[in-house]
Amino acid sequence: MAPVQARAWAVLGALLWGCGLALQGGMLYPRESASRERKELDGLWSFRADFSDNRRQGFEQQWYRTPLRESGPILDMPVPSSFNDVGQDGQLRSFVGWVWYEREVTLPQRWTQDLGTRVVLRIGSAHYYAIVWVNGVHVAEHEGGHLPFEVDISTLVQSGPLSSCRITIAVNNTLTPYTLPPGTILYKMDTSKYPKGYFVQNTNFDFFNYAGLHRPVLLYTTPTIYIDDITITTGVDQNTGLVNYQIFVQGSEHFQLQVSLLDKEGKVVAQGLGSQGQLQVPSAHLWWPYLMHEHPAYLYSLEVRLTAQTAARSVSDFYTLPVGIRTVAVTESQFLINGKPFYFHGVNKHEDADIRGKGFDWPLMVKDFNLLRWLGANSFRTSHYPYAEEVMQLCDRYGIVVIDESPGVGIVLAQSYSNASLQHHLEVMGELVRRDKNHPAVVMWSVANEPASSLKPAAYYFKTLIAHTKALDPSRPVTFVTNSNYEADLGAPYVDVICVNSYYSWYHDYGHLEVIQLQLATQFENWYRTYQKPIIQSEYGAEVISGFHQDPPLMFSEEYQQGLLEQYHLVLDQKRKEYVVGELIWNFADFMTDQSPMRVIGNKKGIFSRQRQPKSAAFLLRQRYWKLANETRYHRSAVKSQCVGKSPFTF
Ligand code: GCB
Repeated sequence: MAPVQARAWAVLGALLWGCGLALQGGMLYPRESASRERKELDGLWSFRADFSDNRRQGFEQQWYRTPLRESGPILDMPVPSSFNDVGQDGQLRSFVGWVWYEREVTLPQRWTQDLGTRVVLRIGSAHYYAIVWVNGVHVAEHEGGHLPFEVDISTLVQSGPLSSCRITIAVNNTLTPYTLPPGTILYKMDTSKYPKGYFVQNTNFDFFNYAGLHRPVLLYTTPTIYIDDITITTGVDQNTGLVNYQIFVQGSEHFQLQVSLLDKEGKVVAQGLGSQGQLQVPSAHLWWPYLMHEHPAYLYSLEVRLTAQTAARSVSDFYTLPVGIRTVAVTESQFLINGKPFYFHGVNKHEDADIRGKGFDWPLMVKDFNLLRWLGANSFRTSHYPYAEEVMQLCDRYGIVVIDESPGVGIVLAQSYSNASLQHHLEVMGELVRRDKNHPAVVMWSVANEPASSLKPAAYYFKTLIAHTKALDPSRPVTFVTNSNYEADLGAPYVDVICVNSYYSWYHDYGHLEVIQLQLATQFENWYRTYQKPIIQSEYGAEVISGFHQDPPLMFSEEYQQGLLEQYHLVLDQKRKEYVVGELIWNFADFMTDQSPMRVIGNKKGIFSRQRQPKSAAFLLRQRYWKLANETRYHRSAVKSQCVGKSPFTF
């Protein structure tokens, strides 16, 4: 498949969805239990990029049929990682087309011989289009680089004498007007300037299109009758916590389900029977955001026990899900968590780091959360795509509130508003909600970032997309993030919260910090007058090259970034008394982008460098966030008891 042919897959996917072939099955995070095992496949995989002119050699020569080393030279490639930055080959860094990964796995005997065991291959994310073979047999395809997919491979691994299997995954990073995010392939036809067949990939988003197997790949088992999905919604009545559950089972229609809710000490606080019901927890500990309460992020455990009797034997399956009891609501001017006004003081992030690109990395993740807590940030937006499940789990545990964004970034071409694109976007929202619906940290869905929302088709597109997302999950508000004009924005009527990005004194009025207050106040007043909805300043910031100093401030110096932030904060401090409910700095850390005269080895708007070292603005923001936390907390000791590291404040 040549790069552009990825489009055909997108359209096919859309047609299937249109024919009613909506999402099948659940996507519970694979957890070990008395009935379930896991085998992680992270480490070194064999790898080859298909540099042939049409990028189809791998398919023509059927590289999946035999071990990859037999069909040509291979590289060692770490998984999870982007493939782009680990090598010394500039061509691989900017490669567009199919790359091939392969790994042999030895399986425990029980997995291959016990027909009551179901063996599932799960891929956390493969950017962008993936085709999977096991022992040369095609088993799965998936479109979309930021969400997991899985396939039951039991029959393949249980059909022969082999105790090992060979997993081959071909991944294509080509973006088209119909993918999310969209992109285009531009063939350069002038042979006096470019070699024959020369093409480049263009995108309308501001981060590098890293590719590969970005998140953990693993095998896990369940019994053949198993808990396939769980949906939790929670409520509060006086001081009683309400946990509504719905459980989906596969493999049989005859089974019993028992659910128990356990508190942190392991004490059972409520129990239920059957596929759905409501658990009531007297004097419930609510899930509160970080810095809003003395004991934030309280998680219960929902233990689900399935039992079924087949002709041959009795089957049990166990799954435990962390549950946070909390409510979310939006008024004309407030964002409420557990009925209290919540002010987002946080960041926008990227999954991005040296060498590994967008590859998931435990030390990096823990460092980022330590920095967030040091900063006094209570929230972030998953700009501009869903992040790893492990990140979402840590948000639940630490009380970091999340605006969960789809990969709908860079939707600016008319073609990207086509029916095919919309259908795919609906499907992606389905996959995102299915994966993240049970995270208490997730308080709002963001369907897109800065689409060309004044184009005529945007009205129908966003109306449909937002209605669909609300139907998928009526328990959370929905937004999209705009940078357009309040009068021209055709999507704004459908969102619950206005999220607006602006870069005063950066992308215009360069160097003129003195105009920020007027322009920002006008921005807020116009949006609020038109829509009467709470507003989040979802991006603002300035580029800084760490260590550049200029006083009086000049652009790209640490002083300019600080000065710009201070001007924004003056207005935010007025408007947060009225209807502004949050401020998210752009960006948490510097990150890689495409090469351009606009970017100096990536986007430098981080308050931390790409290596996570603070710029001066990080200290400024830290002071502000702790001050905001002190003002908005509901228990006096909250800030003190949670302070990570030395805080500059007294309490
Ligand atoms: C934006 C985009 C973000 C960019 C940022 C910038 O509005 O949403 O993806 O990186 O501006 O720095 O230009």
